[in-house]
Formats: sequence, C-alpha cells, structure tokens
Amino acid sequence: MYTQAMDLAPKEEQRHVRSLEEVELMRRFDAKIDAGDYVEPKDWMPEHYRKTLVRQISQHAHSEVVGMLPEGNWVTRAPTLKRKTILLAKIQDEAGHGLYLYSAAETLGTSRDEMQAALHSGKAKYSSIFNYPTLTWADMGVIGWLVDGAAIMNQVPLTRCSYAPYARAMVRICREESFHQRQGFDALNVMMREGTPEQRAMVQDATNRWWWPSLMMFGPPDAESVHGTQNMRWGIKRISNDDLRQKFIDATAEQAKVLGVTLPDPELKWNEARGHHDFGPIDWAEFWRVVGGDGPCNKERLAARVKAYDDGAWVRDAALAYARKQATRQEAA
Ligand code: FAQ
Repeated sequence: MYTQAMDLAPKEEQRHVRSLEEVELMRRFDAKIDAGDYVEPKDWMPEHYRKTLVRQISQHAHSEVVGMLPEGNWVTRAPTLKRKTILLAKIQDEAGHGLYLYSAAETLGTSRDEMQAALHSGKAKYSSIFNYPTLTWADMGVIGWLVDGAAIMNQVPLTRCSYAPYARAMVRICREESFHQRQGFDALNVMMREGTPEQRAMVQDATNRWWWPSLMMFGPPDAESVHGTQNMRWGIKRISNDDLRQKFIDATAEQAKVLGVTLPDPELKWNEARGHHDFGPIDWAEFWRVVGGDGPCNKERLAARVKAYDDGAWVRDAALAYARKQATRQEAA
C-alpha cells in the first residue's frame, strides 16, 4: 500500500503539472489567435487544431486531384487547339494545387501515403462537386465559371487562415483559380455571343445541371456545420458556410445576366431590405447522398484514383531506388 502510494503521488503530481502547463500553452495559443498571428509548424498547437487542419487540408488536396478527372474527360475533345491548351494548363494547375496542399498537410506530421490511403479507402472526403458527370463541352466553361468561382469565394478568406503553411499555399492557388474562373466565363461568353442556338442551349443546360451542386460546395447550412464554430474561433475559417454561399449567389446572379443565361431557381430575386438575393431551397438530401458516396460518379472517381496510384507504383519504386543509389554513392565519396 505504502509503495503504491509512493508510486501514485508523483504521477498524480506530474499529471497536475502537465495539465497546468497545457493550460498555459493553450492560453498563449488562444492569445496568438486573438491577436491575428499565424501558427507555424513548430509552434505548440492543440491536438484538435492539428487534426481538424489535417482533415480540411487533405480533403482540399484530394478535391484538387479528383477535380482533374471531370475535366480530363474533355482534353481530347476540346473544340480548338487554343481551348485544348488552356484546358491542359488548367488541369496541370489543379495537380500543382494538390501538391502544395499535401505538402502543407505534411507539415502537421501526417504523411502523403497516409492521406492517400485514407482517400483510396473511402475514409477521407473530397468535394461533392466532382461526383457529377461532364456531359458536354459547355460543362468545361461552367466548371470554370461556377465551380472555380465558388472555390475562389471559399478560398480567398483561407489566405488569412491562422495556420501559416495553408495560408501561404492559398495565396498562390487563389491567383491561379482566378484565371481558371475567367477562362470559363470567356469560353461561355464566346458560345453565347458567337455560337449557334444549339451551343447557347448547351450553355444553359450545363448551367442548369451545375448551379445547385455549386451551391453545395460551401458545405451544409451553418446550423448543421459540425466544425464551423470551432474553426471560426481558431481562425481557420473566416466566413461561415452560409455567408460565403450568399456572397457567391450575389456575385454570380449579376454575371449570369451579363452572360445571358438563366439561373435555374425561380425564387432567385434581389431583396432590397436584406441587400442580398433570396434563393430557393437547396436539396440537402442530395448533398448528403453524394457526400456519403452515392453520387452519380463517386465509384468511377475513386476507382480512377486507385488505378492511377497502382499504375504509378513502378515510378515510385524507381525514384526510391535512384535516391538510395545516390545516397550510397555520396556516402562512398
Ligand atoms: N463536399 O462541419 P462542416 C476546387 C463535409 S477545390 C464534401 O461545415 P467544414 C478547385 C465536411 O468535410 C474544392 N464534403 O465542415 C477546383 C464535414 O465532414 P467531416 C474544395 C463536405 O470543414 C475547381 C461535414 O460535411 N475546397 O474546387 C462538403 O467546416 C475546379 C460537415 O461540414 C475546399 O476543400 C462538400 N462540399 O466546412 C479543382 C476548401 N461540405 O470532415 C478542379 C477548403 C462539407 O467531419 C476543378 N475546405 N463537407 O467528415 C473548406 O472550406 C471546408 O472544409 C468546407 C466544409 C467549406 C468544404
């Protein structure tokens, strides 16, 4: 009994001391966030902050990489060489965004292999939007206009995210996304101004199909957002899901008028008193179905990523063998 008591006392004391230390670390962390300072990888951070960042940044990286697939469908069928080169450059940019983001997530102590395994097993999410099919060339323009447009609206506030490596990655990504949005709008504008009636109808049809899924990109309503409040507190998110969605609708409603397309929402109208557009109900059951794996292309997208990973095994093996050989040579020299 006596011996046990002797054993227990220091441990209890240690736990107490540790927790006091943690309280102080937490206090300093909160003060840093309140002051609007950035958190760097070597700084102390609460475990929950680290985990939620790994979750969000890796999901974001997966979205960029899976997001290449719907566009890849049209590379060989682009209508002109100019449009083909633009599309190729855009898809290449998305791959680059994935790489910056995986690197940013790795600074939090997770490995690229772990993140990819989580994607391939279906454990990690990626944006719901990329589970919809790209049926016509007009979809390429509408993805630029609406999907990149929504991505920018969501991502510009992330350039001020409290986690510095994520914020830095977002600065470069946002610059490139803004070209993506403009090339999409330009492609649609050409079709609407100089195209045939069939081409204009194609733009309208693509707008009808992508409008509602684009609004879902901002995530569930604030009242159902699991991570929203905490992420705002920690300066990971700066603007809530609903507020970003509203900003996007307000901006896009005006762009649709310039383009000459109708957004497929009979309830969409300017509300003078609110200073915003009112809009119709979003089908959240569809959103959760797609997020849960039962969208039109979920299985196809995941299978394509797993196949690409498996097919690339020999490249990874060769790169590792080369690196080992180089290291051995350097040691010998
Ligand atoms: N899809 O509690 P919240 C792009 C999940 S990049 C799938 O509100 P949070 C570029 C959420 O993860 C597009 N899942 O979550 C491009 C959570 O589940 P969990 C990607 C979604 O994190 C363009 C649960 O629902 N952008 O487009 C979605 O506070 C063209 C509850 O939600 C980013 O990732 C969704 N739409 O807010 C590429 C931006 N929404 O994790 C190619 C960074 C929510 O607990 C072509 N991410 N969920 O299992 C964010 O800003 C946030 O993570 C949100 C969600 C806004 C996506």
